[in-house]
Amino acid sequence: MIELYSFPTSTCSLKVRICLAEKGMEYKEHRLSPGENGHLTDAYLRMNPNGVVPTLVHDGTVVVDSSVILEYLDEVFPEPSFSPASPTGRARMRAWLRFFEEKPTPAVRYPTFQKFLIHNYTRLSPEQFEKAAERRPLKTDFYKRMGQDGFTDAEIAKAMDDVRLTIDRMETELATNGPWIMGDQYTLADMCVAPLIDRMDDLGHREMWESAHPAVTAWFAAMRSRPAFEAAYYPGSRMSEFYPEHA
Ligand SMILES: N[C@@H](CCC(=O)N[C@@H](CS)C(=O)NCC(=O)O)C(=O)O
Repeated sequence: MIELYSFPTSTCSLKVRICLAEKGMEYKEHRLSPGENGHLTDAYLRMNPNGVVPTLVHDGTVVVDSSVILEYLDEVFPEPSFSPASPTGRARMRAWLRFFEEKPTPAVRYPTFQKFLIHNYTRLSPEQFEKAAERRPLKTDFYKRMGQDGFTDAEIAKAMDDVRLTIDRMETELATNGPWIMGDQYTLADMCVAPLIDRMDDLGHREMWESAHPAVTAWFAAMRSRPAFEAAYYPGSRMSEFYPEHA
């Protein structure tokens, strides 16, 4: 029995939903909502002390952190496999996973909060906002920097630079060794970054790759045409659908 605690729109949850769908697995999804703080209750924090989604529960065993969950699923349910067979191949794939966690994953949060999620907090009093930031085990600093007025232009520009760096690196790799990030094999690395590119698309930034990154453009079209991708993106999975009033 697999259970997944997620937000419909969360990029980290989406990469796990893509993986589960690619493996054709049945699971029970507990859909939490970012504005309602179901990920910060005592019961949830006992499972995931980081107070973030996703959390996977497999036969009572809790697994946290989306890339860890991807590798866990691929080890425990190896058919079909989405990791290279050789240790060197796996090392290269993991290096991509770490890069995606270090640069674009945090970067994409800046324009996302600026356009959509900040509205969950602007109506709070300053004291309520302070409390909302303080109760987040890993995200207090991020929320405080955003404040109730949003990020500075410089912070947004830096985040966009990090996304651009990612798209440039992907273009070089895909143009020389595509069609997937690991060459002929579709892997966890593709699943990891696809929701981030989809988010940038949802935020209206598709020109970042469509203007001068043909290999990324072709890769993203191939990604989106996979039935598992569509299954993972059930209605309401994009910010523009979840918060149409801010789209
Ligand atoms: N490293 C974690 C990061 C998870 C994460 O930051 N999740 C976001 C949604 S994409 C979250 O739960 N945010 C909670 C909040 O902002 O309070 C992972 O990959 O699972």
